[in-house]
Amino acid sequence: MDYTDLNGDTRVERYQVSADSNVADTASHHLVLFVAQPYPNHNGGLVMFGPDGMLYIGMGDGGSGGDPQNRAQNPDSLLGKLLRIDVDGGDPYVNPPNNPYAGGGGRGEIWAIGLRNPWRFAFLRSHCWPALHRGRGTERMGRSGRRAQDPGRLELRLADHGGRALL
Ligand SMILES: [Ca+2]
Repeated sequence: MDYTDLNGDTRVERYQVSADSNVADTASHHLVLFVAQPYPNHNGGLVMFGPDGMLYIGMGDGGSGGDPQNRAQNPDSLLGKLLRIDVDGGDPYVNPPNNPYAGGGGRGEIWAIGLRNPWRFAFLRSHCWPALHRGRGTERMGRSGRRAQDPGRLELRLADHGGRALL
């Protein structure tokens, strides 16, 4: 699960189910990823396993307005990104070797950059569709790169969703 803690920071944690498979065992909590948040808004939120077995984490640009530190375009920051990690290959995770920065140049968890607040996304066959919202609601889905006709394909690693310039 992904939640904002009492200090306003993002925690992705792993839980095991209790005897009731619909109820988590709270004592089993295990931190997977911690991300400090500079502002209270734009924390992303959805975590979901993709069809490739990797865990995808939507991470907002940190907040304020207009991404004032341009974090969504900074490959050394996890903010403003779609992250992709392998939670089966290590404890708490390892970075998949085919992530765009796995060999250097940025954080190895990053799968796509330039996202304002990917609080929802979905997998449709091999395509990953981040929800991009502007104003009061989600108005469109699945923009990848700077060409609106590009679907957010899973295989388009390091897709640049435009960061603050887009929204
Ligand atoms: Ca924030």
